[in-house]
Amino acid sequence: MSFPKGFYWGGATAANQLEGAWNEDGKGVSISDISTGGSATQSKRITPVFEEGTYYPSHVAIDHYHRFKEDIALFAEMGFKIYRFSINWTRIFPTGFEEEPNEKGLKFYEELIDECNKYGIEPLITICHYEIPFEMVKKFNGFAGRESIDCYVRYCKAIFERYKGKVKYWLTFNEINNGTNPVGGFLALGVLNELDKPTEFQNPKDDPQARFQALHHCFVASALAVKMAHEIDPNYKVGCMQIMATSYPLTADPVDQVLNQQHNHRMNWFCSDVQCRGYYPSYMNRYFKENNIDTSYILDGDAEILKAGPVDFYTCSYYMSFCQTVHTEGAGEVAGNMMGGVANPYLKATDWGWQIDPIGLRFSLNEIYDRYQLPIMVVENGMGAYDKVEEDGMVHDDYRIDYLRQHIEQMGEAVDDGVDLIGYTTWGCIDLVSASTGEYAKRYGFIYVNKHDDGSGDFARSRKKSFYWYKKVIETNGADLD
Ligand code: BGP
Repeated sequence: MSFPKGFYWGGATAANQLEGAWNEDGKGVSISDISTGGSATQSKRITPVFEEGTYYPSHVAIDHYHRFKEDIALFAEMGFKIYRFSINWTRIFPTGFEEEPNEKGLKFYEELIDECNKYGIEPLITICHYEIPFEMVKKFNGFAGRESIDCYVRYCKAIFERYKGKVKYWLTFNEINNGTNPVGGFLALGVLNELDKPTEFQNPKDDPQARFQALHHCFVASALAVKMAHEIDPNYKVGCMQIMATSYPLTADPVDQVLNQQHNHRMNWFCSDVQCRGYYPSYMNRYFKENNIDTSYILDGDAEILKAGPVDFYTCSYYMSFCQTVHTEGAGEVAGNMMGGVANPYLKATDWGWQIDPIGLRFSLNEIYDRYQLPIMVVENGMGAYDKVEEDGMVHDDYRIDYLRQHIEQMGEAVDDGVDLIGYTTWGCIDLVSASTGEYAKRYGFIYVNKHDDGSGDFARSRKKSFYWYKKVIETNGADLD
């Protein structure tokens, strides 16, 4: 097993989950800023009006905004070749509607990018990672409104022009296909449907019409961004970002094969088919018809826009897999990453019930590459766990090392299978706030952050056992995984 020379090893984060400083230097309110804390058993809530005394984790997160130099230095110590982070849209355009960008926001990310480049770490920037300006939700239900396209393109123009020559890799929308799920509609697309009262994050009022309409506007916005990026800097490479929620038929019953195929079409292929190929896949016509989705939001000229802006590479998050079956009696249910399915009896799960399936990663990478023949990066993968600082002051996270080792082994297999895999950024390389549960207790990092859900902690950073392990993995280009 050998990873290609120049393979991009690194880590990934998102602004709303680590920066804090939610209202500093002219920043506006994003959709994540109105989400309360929660836990594995208690859903977080979306509150259109801020509640006095309620806890909003994104407001402080891990205070990266004030500590980014220390954090990048730690990433450099591990030998990162790439660092995936997101630009919080509301630092650049606080409401989404301004004509001119906020200079202080642009400056912050410029310093962050310069800091990465100083250590030879390639920045990989997610343009929109669950950080749509809340004002856009209020005005037109997020991306359900066609006006969102102009807001997004204006934002892209500002950052593409400003960071020209300093950045190569961009991702247009984080986990765009999360918008095909009711729970994902808010974070991925800014579709909220109810502004007059708080919404339970795990149980939102759903409007499939609004979600698929919003997805279309994201496709158009993404295609326009790709085209514009290439015009501004021919060296820019722009990718899509999908949740790869690998799914198997639970039984050999042909009915389960078709059920699983339909699930995969909608969940795993629809968005990437549009973004990689530049046109809608025909299987969605039946889905739209059977689900009463009126596609008159697809306007004349949109097909040409999509055709002119296919992405340069494919990226995905990968955490777990599910099964599909019509034989539900006796079959357990599992959830994970804002969706659910039928449990796979061959797999174990994390403390949050996400089923661990390293081989599924090899399988899916092959499927993706067969389909698109584009370079691929796995830009999120990792194990959320309860970490304990031992008496020696260190977290001995062998469970995390095991999880990552097995996934890296399977990526190596995929490379040997012929997949053009060019990078791997583990999720939450430094402990941060969980997106689905809004808690600190679910930790992913190589770097421990002393901050807790009861509000205690001084944000001090320390190296976990996995920190030293990943450093060696990078040093040996994935050859030494012990
Ligand atoms: C993905 C998101 C991330 C991240 C990760 C882990 O869905 O892109 O933002 O948080 O999953 O999920 P969680 O934080 O819910 O454990």
